[in-house]
Amino acid sequence: SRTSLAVVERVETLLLDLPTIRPHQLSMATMNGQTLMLVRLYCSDGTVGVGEGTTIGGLAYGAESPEGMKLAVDTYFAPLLVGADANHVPAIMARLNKAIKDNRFAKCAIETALYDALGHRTGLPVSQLLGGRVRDSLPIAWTLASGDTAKDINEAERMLAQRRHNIFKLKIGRRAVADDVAHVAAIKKALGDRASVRVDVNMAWSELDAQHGLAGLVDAGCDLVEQPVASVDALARLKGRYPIAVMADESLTGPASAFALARMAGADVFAVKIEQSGGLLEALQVAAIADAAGIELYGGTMLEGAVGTMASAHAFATFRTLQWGTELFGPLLLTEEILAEPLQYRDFQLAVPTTPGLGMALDEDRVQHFRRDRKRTSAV
Ligand code: MUC
Ligand code: MG
Repeated sequence: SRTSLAVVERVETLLLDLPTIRPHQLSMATMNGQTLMLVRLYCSDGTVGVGEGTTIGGLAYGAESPEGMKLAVDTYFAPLLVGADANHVPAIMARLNKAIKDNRFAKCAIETALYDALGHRTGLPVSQLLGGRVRDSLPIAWTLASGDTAKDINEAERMLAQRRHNIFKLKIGRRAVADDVAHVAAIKKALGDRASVRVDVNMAWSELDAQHGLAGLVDAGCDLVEQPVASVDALARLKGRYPIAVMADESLTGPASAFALARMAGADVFAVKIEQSGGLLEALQVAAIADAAGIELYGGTMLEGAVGTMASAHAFATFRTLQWGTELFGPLLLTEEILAEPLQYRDFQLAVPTTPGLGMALDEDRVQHFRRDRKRTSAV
């Protein structure tokens, strides 16, 4: 049977504001909530695709914000999408990439929505459209970032008891290096061999800080350090110097940056993020570059909600290697469910749906309830 003809007829964007279960403290921002920019593409055959653009702490993580993404999609992406042949996703993305510079997170939201619609049209899950999955579930790390060592240990113990997570990423880089190292050591000591403990510095250290930090983290029993410094040259100098994996995150902004970092042997592990890569296909290219260079893989998150998390899951399900698992816990950090059926987290894994498209359905009442533009009160 042939895939039915379909053109994009309408582009809808909305901002959803959702609270987090507790303050989430990173070196560059403390989050009390998350804003999701959802985009829906309505196609002439009746299929609808949904995509998500999300970042961390407004403009604290990078150049795109949810509000900025909405503006970019409404003003510049939508006119290029309306009337386009929705079956030809790479062709649409090539057109967008030619007409619009950067805006990688917004492009990822659009590409996700196009693949979701294509999946509904063809009956295939997005992972199959991306070339085929090699796994049906993904290991899921949890981030401990309450800002308090004892609270973090309690939280980790609860996650272990529930068999939800046994990989923990600690957010450090706000305090003095020695204090951060002591925090990591205390958590690793409490958890022992029951969990893998890793840290994310979000570029907060100088190279000298990192030399002290990495030495201390090795002694603390920490397995991996994510983006300790901003500079790729410093990252490359740190790699291989201590018996701890050095992972790149912020330094990876798509295939070209991945190639440059691989060529200089700048990291042991790549944290692949679909938004940072500029979309799903680009994320697959980043993973292919890592594989070719003998660099190990980890599936990262921008703390997306359910839509971005599922898009990431479908992409990561196609990775031939995934030595460090993933951190697709974003929806679990939010107090509110926006899906008709929640995602399945169990036995330290997230199940990747086998149903068409992203394999999830939004709860429309919940979506409408959390829309920013529906929350006007008379006091405003
Ligand atoms: C980052 O920098 O990796 C991922 C997990 C988390 O808690 O924050 C993020 C962003
Ligand atoms: Mg990171």
